[in-house]
This record gives sequence, structure tokens and C-alpha cells, in this order.
Amino acid sequence: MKLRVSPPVFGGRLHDARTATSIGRWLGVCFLVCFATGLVSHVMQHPPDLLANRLPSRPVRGYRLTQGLHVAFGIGAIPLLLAKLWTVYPRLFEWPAVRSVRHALERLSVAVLVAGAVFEPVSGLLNTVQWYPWPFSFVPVHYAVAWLVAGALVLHLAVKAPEIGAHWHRRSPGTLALPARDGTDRRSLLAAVGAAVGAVTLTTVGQSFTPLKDLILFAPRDPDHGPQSLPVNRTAEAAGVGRIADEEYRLVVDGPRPYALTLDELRGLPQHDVELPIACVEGWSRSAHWTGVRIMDLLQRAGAPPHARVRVVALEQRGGYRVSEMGHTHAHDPLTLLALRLNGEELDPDHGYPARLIAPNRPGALQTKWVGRLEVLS
Ligand SMILES: Nc1nc2c(c(=O)[nH]1)N[C@H]1C(S)=C(S)[C@@H](COP(=O)(O)O)O[C@H]1N2
Ligand SMILES: [Mo]
Repeated sequence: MKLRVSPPVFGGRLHDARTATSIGRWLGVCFLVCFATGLVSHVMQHPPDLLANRLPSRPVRGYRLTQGLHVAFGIGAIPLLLAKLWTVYPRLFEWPAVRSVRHALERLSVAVLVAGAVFEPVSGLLNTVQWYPWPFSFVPVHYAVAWLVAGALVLHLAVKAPEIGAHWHRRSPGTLALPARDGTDRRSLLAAVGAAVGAVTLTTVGQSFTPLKDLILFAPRDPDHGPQSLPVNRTAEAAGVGRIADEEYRLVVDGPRPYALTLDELRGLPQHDVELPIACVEGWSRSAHWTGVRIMDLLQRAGAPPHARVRVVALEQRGGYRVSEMGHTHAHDPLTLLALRLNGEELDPDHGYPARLIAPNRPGALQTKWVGRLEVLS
């Protein structure tokens, strides 16, 4: 007996190339924005040696903007991706499954693209809620898969270029002789997808775009929530530092002329006021008013050469963000402070009491709290 497999048949215009192209264009924009802003974030956090001492400290809100866009476009890509996959899924049942070597390679590249394109926004979203249901570390894998998706996407666009070109513009009704109902169907689908993207964006983007903060429904962080109206990623308790006793605190500055300061001596130095945001890599950000001592003044007193890089070390015993490094552009920016006060009050222990770093155009993860030591690097 001969077994005949007959693939399911999909009619209707919701699964056709014009619909796939319409949704694909918007998805492409999201992926491009995420890739570009992701590269910026990667370089800011893990600069190659060549750039380690050259990262710009301006624009002041640069990282807040690029990372806000990264997370907003990543979240917006999710409904688009679902719609795109739904539009093209009948192709999974294509028959014969493999027609030629070329066809097999093309299908393989689409499999890689789909797997990577699903992995990126999903892993990113889970990271924003700090849920890591996987055994690998998020940042290097999210970064590596981004390159995989970029490569697979370029290949996909090249293979599909003729079809994309043919369906880029809506055809005039005469040329296709479609039943009118099909055009309406497609418009309804696109309107629904647009509404879904709008809804997820409006209910989450307030986590970094504070004018919309009252619309937050699903964002993992409310920018108003937390001591002194500023969110906290790692509390003093979680970091194992608790409330640091004033009389035991010393700031050690290690350089050509090393010295140490008590908290009172630190408070006695010239204080400066700045308005700077904390912009977490997870997408939330919030501007605040900081008061403290300029890092460049502290470094100058230690006899640091003008182009020296600096290592900032927390009093925390362990943790991924215990130590951060900074190039001379940030270290010598007059806005870069060892902050002692936040919004007119002493820092809350959760915000790094008694002293935390705050610098312009810098990822939140590198704004080290509970600073105990500055090391001038040669
Ligand atoms: N020492 C130390 N500093 C730290 C962290 C940390 O875990 N340890 N977390 C960082 C991260 S990820 C962010 S987003 C900001 C959050 O700052 P906030 O809690 O003061 O708002 O602090 C940064 N500074
Ligand atoms: Mo963060």
C-alpha cells in the first residue's frame, strides 16, 4: 500500500507574500533599531581596548535614549513577530519538503532566522523582569545570537528580494482581480497588529519615557517606585552591605599620591549639583538630582595623569557590578560625581549610602553604589 501525504491547503490573502512583506518591513525596522542600539550598549559596557579610553560622556542622556529605544522596539517586535510567523507558517507544510540542495539550504537558513528571531525578544523580555530560566548567562548569548540573526536576515532578504520588490507596493485592484473581501481581511489584520504594537508600547514605554509613566501596566519597573522616587535593582541587603557605619567609612583614592578620606572630610570638599538619569540596561530609566564631589577633583588630588583610566570599587563583597571602569572622558567630565545626596537627601542605603558614582551617558549597571575605593590605572 502506498501512503500519500497530502499537505494542508491554505487559501486566503492573509498568508500571502503581500501580507508577509507588509509585516516584515515593520519587523525589519524593529530589528534594525534593536541591533544598532544593542551594539551601542555592548560597546558602552564592554568596550574593546581601542575604545576603552575614548567613550563619549555626551550627550548626557545618550544611553538613556539608546537603551530606551532598544527595549521599546524589542517589546514592539513581539506582536509583529507573532503576526509574521502566523502569516508564513503554512510554508512549514510545503511539499515536497526539500526540492534541491539550494532549497534545503534556504529552508535551513529560515529555521536559523526564526529560532534566533524568537530567542532575542523573548530572552530580552525575560531579562527585563530578571527571570533567567536558562543555564547560560544572558548578555553574551543575547549578543552572539544578535549577530546570527543579522546574518540570517541579510541572507533571507537577499533570497527574497524579488518577492519583496514585487509586493512592496499595494497593487491596484484591477491587476489582481481579488475578491474585495480579501483586501478588507488584510487591512483588518494589519490594523489589529498595529493596535497590538501600540498597546504594548503605550503600556510599557513609560518605564523610560517618564511623561507616559502613568500608563504603565506591564512594565517591569515603575520609575516612581523605590526609595527617594528611584527604582533599585540590587538592595543594600541583597548586596550584603547593609547600612555602612559613618565612623567606619573611608574613601581610599589610589594613585601616584594615594590618600583616604573620612565621610566628614568628603562632605567638607566642594559639592556640586547635577541632574542625571540612571538608565538601566533593562530599559527603565529615571532622572534625579545628585549632589557630591567631582571625580576629577578627587583624581587631581591623587596626582592622576590627565588621560588615566579609573577603576571604581564598591564595598560589596561579591556581585557582577561590584567594580566598574571608566575612561578619562567620563572621569574628567565636570558632571561626573561621587554623589553623597539624592533629590536633596542623604542617599538611601539602597541607592549606595554613603557614596555612589553618577556619570553622564553611562549604563546604570556601571553607576557603582557603596563606593569605597577609586584606583587610578596607568
Ligand atoms: N555596587 C553596586 N552598584 C550597582 C549595582 C550593584 O549591584 N552593585 N547595580 C547597578 C545597576 S544594574 C543599576 S541599574 C543601578 C541602579 O541604581 P539605583 O538602585 O540607585 O537606582 O545601580 C548600579 N550600581
Ligand atoms: Mo541595571
